[in-house]
Amino acid sequence: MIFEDLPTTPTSEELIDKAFSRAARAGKAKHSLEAQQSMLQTAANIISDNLENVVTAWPDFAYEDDVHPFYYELADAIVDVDRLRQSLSEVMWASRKAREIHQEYQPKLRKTDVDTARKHRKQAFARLADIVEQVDDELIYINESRNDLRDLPEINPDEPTIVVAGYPNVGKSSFVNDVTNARGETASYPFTTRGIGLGHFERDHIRYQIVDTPGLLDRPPAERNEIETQAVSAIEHLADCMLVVLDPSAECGYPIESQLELRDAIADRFEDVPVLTIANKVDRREHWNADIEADHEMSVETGTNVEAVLEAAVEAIDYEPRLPFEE
Ligand SMILES: Nc1nc2c(ncn2[C@@H]2O[C@H](COP(=O)(O)OP(=O)(O)O)[C@@H](O)[C@H]2O)c(=O)[nH]1
Ligand SMILES: [Mg+2]
Repeated sequence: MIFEDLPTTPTSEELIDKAFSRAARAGKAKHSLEAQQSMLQTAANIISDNLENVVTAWPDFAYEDDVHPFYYELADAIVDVDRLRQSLSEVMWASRKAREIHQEYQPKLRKTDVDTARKHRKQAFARLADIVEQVDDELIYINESRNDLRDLPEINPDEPTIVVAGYPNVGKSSFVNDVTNARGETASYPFTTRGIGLGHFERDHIRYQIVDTPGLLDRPPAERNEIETQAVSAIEHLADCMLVVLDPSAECGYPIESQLELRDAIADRFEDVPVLTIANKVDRREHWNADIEADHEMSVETGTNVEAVLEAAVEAIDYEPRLPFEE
């Protein structure tokens, strides 16, 4: 996952302490003018390198090749991506500024007496510290963003993906577990307050992803908060097929009319994606309270038709792997 390995960002105070204490050490081993020069070089390098590393550790949000629209929108649901990008560019500015200060003062520490050189070096240090303090808020915001984004689920937006939607207790998790456990892989990851269920399976040597999104696609759009609404937008960039699971027995606790309304809202929202309506709990058919028109009926409980549903999803995706020479 692209935000997984971001290092912690130093605070301005940590960075200034580090730069000046290393500089003091570098100065100790040398005499007179050389000591002043070496102190300036050490402090300026540590500051400009560390600030630059803060920025280059992040993917470039301006390029879709670096940040897929799915991750862009998901990140934007959690942090303010515009503010983050602005903060990164200000830190880059500070890094360049530190190099400029180095270049500006370097000549002043040559061919002069030690006292004058020390005075200039101190002036340079004050300006370096000032530059770092100017990006204090930005460094803090970058570090907070890093902490908020590092635990996003390990979803590969380039893999063909089935998204499972439907009211709570209709059997979504049971379905995802059933079709992925048999193939040995399933996991859930922290996302806002709930977990995204994620599993994989393979067909004809192609790896498919299947995603269960509790808290997002399990209730009417009007009940979603702002973060959830944006997370749903992110899922538009991810889903290659949408399975809306219904429980016509209504044992899930939601009347079938509400479930069908949610199905229609999802079909509207995901108009570019095949949306299949799946009636689950067919083993409880005697309790079904309406003649539901679904694309498929299944029972995860008894295993009835589960493979056929998966097959229909794979067919709806109609995935053609892109070959290198077609790039
Ligand atoms: N009778 C019956 N119960 C099912 C079936 N599929 C799932 N359930 C049960 O429905 C409940 C909710 O299932 P779950 O997968 O947690 O639903 P989710 O909230 O949509 O993820 C659980 O008690 C399941 O055992 C089914 O096909 N038939
Ligand atoms: Mg569930």
